[in-house]
Amino acid sequence: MKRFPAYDPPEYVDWSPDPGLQAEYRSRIAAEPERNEVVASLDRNELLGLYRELLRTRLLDIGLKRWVRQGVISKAWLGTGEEAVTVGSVFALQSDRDVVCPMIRNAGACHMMGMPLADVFRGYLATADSPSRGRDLHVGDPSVGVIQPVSQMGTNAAVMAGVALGFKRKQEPRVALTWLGDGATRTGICHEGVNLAGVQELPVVYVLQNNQVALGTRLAQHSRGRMSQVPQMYGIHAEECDGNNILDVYAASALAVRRCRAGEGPVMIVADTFRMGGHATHDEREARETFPAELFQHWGRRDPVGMFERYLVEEGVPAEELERLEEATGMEIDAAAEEALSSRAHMPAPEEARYEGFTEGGTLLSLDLRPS
Ligand SMILES: Cc1ncc(C[n+]2csc(CCOP(=O)(O)OP(=O)(O)O)c2C)c(N)n1
Ligand SMILES: [Mg+2]
Repeated sequence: MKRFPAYDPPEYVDWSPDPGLQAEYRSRIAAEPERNEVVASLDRNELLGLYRELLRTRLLDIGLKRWVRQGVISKAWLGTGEEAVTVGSVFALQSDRDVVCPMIRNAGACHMMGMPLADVFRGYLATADSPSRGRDLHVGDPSVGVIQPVSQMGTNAAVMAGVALGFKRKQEPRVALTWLGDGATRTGICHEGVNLAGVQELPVVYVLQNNQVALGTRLAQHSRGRMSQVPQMYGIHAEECDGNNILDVYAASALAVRRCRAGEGPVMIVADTFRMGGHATHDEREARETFPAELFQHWGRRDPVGMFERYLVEEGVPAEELERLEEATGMEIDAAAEEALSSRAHMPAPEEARYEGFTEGGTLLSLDLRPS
């Protein structure tokens, strides 16, 4: 894809495929017969669909970063380098019946589930027509199966256990999926949520998105154990995957979703990846001081978008076709950003900060999570 020297991490600017890494990319799938079968069943349209969602997710970040530079917003939380973890797992869901709770680095999930891209941009602008009507920059829309997370890390583990408990009690073949940061797994509420899901055998997929950092704290500073050991203590089914290989993430997720739908209880997928920027755009320089340059180089060579693009070309997809897709996706993102900017004419009135949406006379209303 086109690279953006002003916005991309430096490791991506002159990116070119490495034949050895591309061979590893393929052999990773080939080594596991079940995953191999899942990937082999993807048709050309589905492969291009995966690519398109990767592009959307990367270009959404570029659009937000552009806004930061232009002074439209003060900062943005990006998922650069981690896109395959989001896109690969959501692609395994049925977007008309399953439910996700995307953390801020999983913004790509919102559009994949059916939210307009402009709404993701509007969330940052806090306009009256933004998903939370200006109350929070975390976005969601229960009517398309996207639960808006709260800021407190780890709470989504418990919330999604609750959603999955609802599915199980109603005997609906639906799956709840959410992402847990390596840092989030260290919280008490995350432990309670995953433990409950385990003992109650709930249909929930936890994708442990191990980007090896929590804000400015390196993995080794917040955990003595390895992330791959986390699922063991809950006695739940676990899968490990290469978080920068979208086919591996997709296959692991498809198998996890299949288990959940068959009533075999929760799955935790441990996806190793790396945050190619700062916690948000404000501390990118600090992040470069937190980790050695070699680590950025190591993961930079494994750009999830570049590697999948090269895979598709090796599979015989003409490069021009991918370029056309990229051009159309870029236009779509630019149009969404423009549309969101025009919403700035409608900012919420201060009194709308009162949250009456979920309560009636002090009683909590149940959320209609798009009945199947
Ligand atoms: C309970 C709680 N403690 C602290 C914070 C502040 N905080 C926001 S994000 C973050 C780090 C999250 O790390 P991780 O879960 O690994 O996710 P990542 O940002 O790496 O995607 C922290 C400490 C918070 N939001 N909630
Ligand atoms: Mg992390």
